[in-house]
Amino acid sequence: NHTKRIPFEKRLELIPNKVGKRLVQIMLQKKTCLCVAADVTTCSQLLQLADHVGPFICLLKTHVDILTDFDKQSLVQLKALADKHNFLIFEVDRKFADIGNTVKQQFSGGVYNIVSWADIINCHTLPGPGIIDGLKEAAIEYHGKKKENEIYHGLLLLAEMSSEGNLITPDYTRHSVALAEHEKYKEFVIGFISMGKVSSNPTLLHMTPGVSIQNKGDNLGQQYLTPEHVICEKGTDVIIVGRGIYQSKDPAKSAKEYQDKSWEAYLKSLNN
Ligand code: S5P
Repeated sequence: NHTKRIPFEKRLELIPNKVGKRLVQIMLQKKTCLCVAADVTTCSQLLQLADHVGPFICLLKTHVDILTDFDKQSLVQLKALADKHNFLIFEVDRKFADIGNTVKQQFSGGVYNIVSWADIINCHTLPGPGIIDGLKEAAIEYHGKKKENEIYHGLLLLAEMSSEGNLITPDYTRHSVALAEHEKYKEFVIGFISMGKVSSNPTLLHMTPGVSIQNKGDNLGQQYLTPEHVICEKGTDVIIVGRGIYQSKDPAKSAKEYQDKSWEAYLKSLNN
């Protein structure tokens, strides 16, 4: 993180992927670097939370497989809230992790049929480039478009994790960065889940979980840093906050607080 931060306005012009571009546009319009991890367990809780925190976020992240009453109709309602409040949805923090042929089927098949409604997905890089190829094939086939710059899905690579004792090494992270920066994937890979800035390519976005103003961790290995630390010291672009917001007494108020802190930190980091 030795290079100076490039303002989002400049990066916006360089980002080739439509989802990545749209996300940065929203961040600038709403002055927020906040993504809420809406890890609630029912669709009604999810919709209520999305409506409350919507004005303060650029992105809402969900784990659809922890919803006890998942149904596609609720996703339609969630999309309507995303339009109302102007945020994107990172619908499936599914962390694909298998060989290309399997993830292609997991992305486009099964009961979830993720490819038909998710804009942003993520995957581990452990299996090697085939995982990205498999997901990319599914995305291109779904849209029936062969022109790469028309892929309307954005993939994030997990280059680092927040949990204590995770097995990711600096070398693993470097290889993940090399995959993301590969010419072949530039229309599809929009960035990383990482603990901070891992690539100086301005078209790639960094999103960092394990962020809390109050807590230091949980009893299952999660570790937290503050918004200011991950943005100013670690150089990340988007903070991902779950329990710090949805478990607070007033999620809207907390979301506003994280939004303000994230944007202040971003502005401060421009002058670092
Ligand atoms: O390394 C990671 C990657 C992810 S995507 N560590 C994480 O915590 N996450 C996700 O971020 C996790 O699945 C959860 O949805 C969110 C953090 O939630 P919190 O309640 O600990 O803020």
